[in-house]
Amino acid sequence: MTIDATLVQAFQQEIARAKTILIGTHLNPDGDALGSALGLALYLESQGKAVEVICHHTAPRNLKFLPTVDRVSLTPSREDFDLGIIVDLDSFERLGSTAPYFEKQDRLMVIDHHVPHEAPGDLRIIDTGSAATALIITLLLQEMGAEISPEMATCFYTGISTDTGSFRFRNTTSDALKASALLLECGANLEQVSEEIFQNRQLSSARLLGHALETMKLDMDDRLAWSCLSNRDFEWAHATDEDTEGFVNELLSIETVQIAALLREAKPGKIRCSLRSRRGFDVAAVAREFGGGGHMNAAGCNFEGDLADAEHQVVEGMRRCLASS
Ligand SMILES: [Mn+2]
Repeated sequence: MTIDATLVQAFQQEIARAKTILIGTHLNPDGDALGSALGLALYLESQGKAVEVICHHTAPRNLKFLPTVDRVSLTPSREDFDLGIIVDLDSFERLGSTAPYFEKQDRLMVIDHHVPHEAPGDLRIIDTGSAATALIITLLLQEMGAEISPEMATCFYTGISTDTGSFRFRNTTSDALKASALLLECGANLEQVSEEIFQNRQLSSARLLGHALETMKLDMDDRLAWSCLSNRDFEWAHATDEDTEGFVNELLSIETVQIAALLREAKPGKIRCSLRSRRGFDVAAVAREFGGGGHMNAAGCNFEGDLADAEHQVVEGMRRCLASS
């Protein structure tokens, strides 16, 4: 895959016009969100631009190793920028408290790979077939003949390897692998990314995972699996919501399971639900029923109130999803 030549040109024109650039991404930022934002910021700075990166949340523990991650702030240092760029973002809403800062910029660019895509922009570089936003940016820079520094390479490699589940998910295209090879050649620190992201579980998280597996529920001939973690469970394990990263994939890793969900109440009355599915089952549709969204095989939504109520609704949604596919 290559990026459309007119898009590359449009990107270069937007950048050439701007001296000051504000970059943003979605709340609860993941490896692709932060990797894309930080890597792009580093590139733009190498071109002499003044760049700021803002996000509703700070980096989760396992992404604190990302080069220049400390620069991410909640608010920009000034009001007006020549250009706003939002990355890995499907809707303005997911900017959280940082949305107003992008609404007021004269020019807005969006680079993303989610379906469906609703974020507005004067320039929209959207490829819903791409494995990661970081992959789109890597191809863009490659097409431009830009020099990718080791720090930038580590950022983009993190985005691609996390969004592909370490090159295991179905979105792992040959492009994703080729671009990753290029990023390694540019000096991406594969060993650091692997250790920080995939071998970094805290003890509290391991305890809570044990509990989630032990209390897992199954239905529809073991093709549905889900687990609920109450606020009391979090207190018992001394865990936070961040500690549940990857749990839902453990449920989906079971031989028979086609659709999996993890519901958790890290804060009393605030329930977050992650959904995962195998080929052919669209959990983004389930998440959308409850005001959430995501990708076909990885999506999420939130509930307020009672955990058992939320569980009931999600399980009904999963049953409908399994029956209709
Ligand atoms: Mn992404």
